[in-house]
Amino acid sequence: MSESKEHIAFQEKIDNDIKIEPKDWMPDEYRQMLIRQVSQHAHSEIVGMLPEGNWITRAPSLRRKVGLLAKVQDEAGHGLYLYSATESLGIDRIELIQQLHSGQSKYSNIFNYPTLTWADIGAIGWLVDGAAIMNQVSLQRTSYGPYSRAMVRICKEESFHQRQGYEIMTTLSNGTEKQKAMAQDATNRFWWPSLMMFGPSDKESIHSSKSLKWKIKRESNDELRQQFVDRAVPQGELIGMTFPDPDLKWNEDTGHYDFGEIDWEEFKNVINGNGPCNKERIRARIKADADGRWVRDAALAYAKNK
Ligand code: FAQ
Repeated sequence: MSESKEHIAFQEKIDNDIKIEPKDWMPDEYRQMLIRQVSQHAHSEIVGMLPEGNWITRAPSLRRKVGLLAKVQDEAGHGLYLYSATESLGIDRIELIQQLHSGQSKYSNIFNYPTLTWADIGAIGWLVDGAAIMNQVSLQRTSYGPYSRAMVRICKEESFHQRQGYEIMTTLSNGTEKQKAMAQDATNRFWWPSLMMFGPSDKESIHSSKSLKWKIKRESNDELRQQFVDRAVPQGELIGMTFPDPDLKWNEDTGHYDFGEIDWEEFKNVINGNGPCNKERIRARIKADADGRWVRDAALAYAKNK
C-alpha cells in the first residue's frame, strides 16, 4: 500500500530534523509510541523519588540533607514536565497515573531495588543519574518538540545530580575501611541494574526500528549502554572502585570496554513486576495519590468558585 501524502510530508520533516509540535499531523502509531515512552519516563521520575526519599531523614550531615532534598524535589519537577509533554499528545494525566498504579505502564527497572546504606545514594547519583543523562542528552534531539525541550531542562539538573552522587562516592572512598567497603558494596549492587536501564539488546528491542526511523530515539540501546560503560569505568577506577564483572576490560582494537553478558532474566522479572521492591513502590505511589486527594479537591473547588 502506498503511503498517504500526510505520511510522506511527516517523514520528510523528521528526515530534515524539523520538530513535530502538538497540533501538527502525526501518524497515530507515532503518537502512541510517544505516549508510551514519555509516560514511562515520567513515571520513572516520580517512582525514582522513593528509594532516595528513604534516606532524607538519615543523611549524614545538613549539607548532604539539603543536597538530597533538592535532588528529590528536582525529580518531582521532571515528572511534571514529562506528564505535561505527554498530555500535549491528547491523553489525560489521571489516566496515565492509573496506568502506573494498575501495572499497565512500566517505569525504569532501576527503582525496584532497595537503598540499603547511605552509599547507595552516592551510587544512584553516580551510576543511575549517569546512565539517565547518557540517554537523556541523546533525547534532547528527539523529534517531538515538547519532549525535546523538557529534556534540555532536565539534563541541566541531572548533571548536578550525577556530580553530587560522585562526590559522595569520592568522600566515602577516601574514608575509613568501613566507608570504602560500603561504597564498593553499593557499586557492586547498582552496576548491573544500571546497565539494564538502557533496555534490551538491539536484537531484542521491539520498538527500536520504528523509534529510530521517527527519531524518537536518536541512538540505540546498545550504543548508549557502551558509551555509559566507557565513561563510568575510568570514573570508578579514579576513586578506587572495582566492578562486579570479570569480563570487563579495555579493548585496544575497538577503543571501548568489553563487558560481560547482562542477566536478561533478572531484567524481565523486574520490569514485569517481580523485582525486590515493585510492590512496595506501587503501594507507596497509590498511598501518595490518595493522601493528596484533598489538596486536588480543594484546588478544584477553589477554581470553580473563582
Ligand atoms: N525499565 O523495545 P524497547 C531517571 C521495556 S529516568 C523498564 O527497547 P524502547 C531519572 C520497554 O518499555 C530513567 N522497562 O523499548 C532519575 C518495552 O516495554 P513496553 C528512565 C524497560 O522504549 C534518576 C520493552 O522493555 N528513563 O532515571 C526498560 O524503544 C535518579 C522493550 O524495550 C527513560 O525512561 C527499563 N530500563 O527503549 C530519577 C528514558 N527498558 O513499553 C530518580 C526514556 C526497556 O513495550 C533518581 N526512555 N523497557 O511494555 C527510553 O529512552 C526508552 O524507552 C528505553 C527503552 C531506552 C528505556
